Amino acid sequence: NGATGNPRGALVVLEGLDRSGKTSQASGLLTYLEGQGLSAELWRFPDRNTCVGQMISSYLSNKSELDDRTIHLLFSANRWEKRTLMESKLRSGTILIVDRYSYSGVAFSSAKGLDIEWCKGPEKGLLAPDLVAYLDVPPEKAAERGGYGGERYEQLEFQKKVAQHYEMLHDLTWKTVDACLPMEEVAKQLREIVMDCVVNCQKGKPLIELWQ
Ligand code: FDM
Repeated sequence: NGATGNPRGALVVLEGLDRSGKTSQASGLLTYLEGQGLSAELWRFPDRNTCVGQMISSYLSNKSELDDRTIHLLFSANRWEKRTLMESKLRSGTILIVDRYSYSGVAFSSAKGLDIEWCKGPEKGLLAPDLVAYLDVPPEKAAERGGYGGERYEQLEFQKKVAQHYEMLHDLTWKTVDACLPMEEVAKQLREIVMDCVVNCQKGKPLIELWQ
């Protein structure tokens, strides 16, 4: 519990391939949680507003080239620079819905061929999510959804590899939702698993760190 004595907020992460629906579902969730009278915020990684985030953004839009390990460490640094704020928000009772986190970091970099344990290294000590909701969509189907936006990783063959690497990251906090279901059904399932998680955190589930 925080200094205010509030029950702590839940750290909820949404993961999935590009075009899996994460961003729309995240904003739907925020509206729902606020409607329940809960304090909640929507975050996303990469956070392109910081200096590190701008380097990442320029890399993703193919305006700059970086070595695979270098960009991996920048993505990680972009989470580290938010860690203190993240912890204080959670301890003061705010629920954080986070669109992509360390799981994207490891899945995308290891899909390029980097060693998975090496990829996890810099994530150790960041806050562990209370729930990772994985929006599961076959890569082919995601590619059909209005096409990709043209950023560096938005290519079918690469997304197939990312999907395989995500599978290696399943842990106890991981819940898979079938993202091929109608949007409203996905939203309903998400609300249920998220509310379960929110209640557990209110009851005192401890905040722990990655990657134990
Ligand atoms: N991505 C995202 C990574 O490769 N590593 C990371 O740590 C994170 C958070 O960046 F292709 C990739 C995943 C995706 C791109 O796209 C960010 P969006 O559209 O901003 O989610």
